[in-house]
Amino acid sequence: MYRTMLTARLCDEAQFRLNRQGKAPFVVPVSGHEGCQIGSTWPFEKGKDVFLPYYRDMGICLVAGMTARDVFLGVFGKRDDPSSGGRQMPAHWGSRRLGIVTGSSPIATQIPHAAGIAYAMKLKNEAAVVGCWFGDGATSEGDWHEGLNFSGIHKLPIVWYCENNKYAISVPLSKQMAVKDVAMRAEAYGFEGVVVDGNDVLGCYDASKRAVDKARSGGGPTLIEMKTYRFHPHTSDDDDRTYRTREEVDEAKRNDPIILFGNYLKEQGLTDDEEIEKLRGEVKGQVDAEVDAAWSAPDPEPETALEYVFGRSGQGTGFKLLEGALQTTGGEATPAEPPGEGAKS
Ligand SMILES: Cc1ncc(C[n+]2csc(CCOP(=O)(O)OP(=O)(O)O)c2C)c(N)n1
Ligand SMILES: [Mg+2]
Repeated sequence: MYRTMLTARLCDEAQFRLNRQGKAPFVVPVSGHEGCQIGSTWPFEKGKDVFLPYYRDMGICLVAGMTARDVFLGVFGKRDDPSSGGRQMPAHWGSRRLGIVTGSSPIATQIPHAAGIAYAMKLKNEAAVVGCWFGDGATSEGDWHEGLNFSGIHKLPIVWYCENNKYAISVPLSKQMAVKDVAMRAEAYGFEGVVVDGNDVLGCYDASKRAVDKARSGGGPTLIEMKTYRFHPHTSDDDDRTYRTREEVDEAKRNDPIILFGNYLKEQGLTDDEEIEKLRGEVKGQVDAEVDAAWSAPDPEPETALEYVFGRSGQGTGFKLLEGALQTTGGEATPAEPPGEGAKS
């Protein structure tokens, strides 16, 4: 767990550096969220369970099986980027192989998808569990309430995780909700809501393990609110000095989940400063090597740009995919605009 947290942190530092060097056009920082992401994902079964992360969830994807190489193939928009082959924005994670459902940019759109997937699991009697992660801002969206309500009615095998970092870009919690805890809302949907310290990786693991076991054994959903903080601006395009004081950020960094976990491991006599430094050097070397490898990896071929995206015109693979999409709805759906020259997807 400690190694994975460190990998996420060092990937974050590297991607920010690359952004400032002009090599990475857009990055989404994870620093500060490593404890809640890695602790909450740890109890899931890889190859069986389904993950619906949001853009800040590099740590979740690392636990689900992505590698530092995968992260940077995405950052550079390379051909072998597992999420979309360089078609999506970076940090829009997805992998059919790893059971990570691709996310889209509008906030909370993964919530109804997650509820629908969990409903399908239940109908098919599959013992799999769905995990769905989102920020505090997402909980103001209609989609969020609809998805959670549906999961409560049907007692779905799902765990909902709120990474509450007190801000939705510049909007503070006080302008987002009139209740103290997001977790309180679970009661309205008929299931348990739990608040945990999101900087305590083992506390997050513990709450998550209980919820995942409950979901797997037919006990229905749980909402886990993990209180945490993001150390960097919202994205590489944001300037957080316009809405957060430096004192507030520095204060939050005292509860850095990696330092807290390191201290715990030392107190337990499981490691010491020397070993931690050695590990940091080792992981840093690995991350740097993966950055180099991803940077040198092939770019997507320009002529493949329209593959795997819904069609623009009557020609090429894109149009075939659009036809396929209509077939899956029994041919009853009508595109808003008939595909033709000039129609945009
Ligand atoms: C429906 C919608 N509204 C607004 C946005 C712009 N937007 C992108 S990220 C974001 C903040 C979301 O905050 P939160 O859910 O708390 O997650 P955090 O970024 O803090 O981890 C907003 C408002 C969007 N992408 N989609
Ligand atoms: Mg937030």
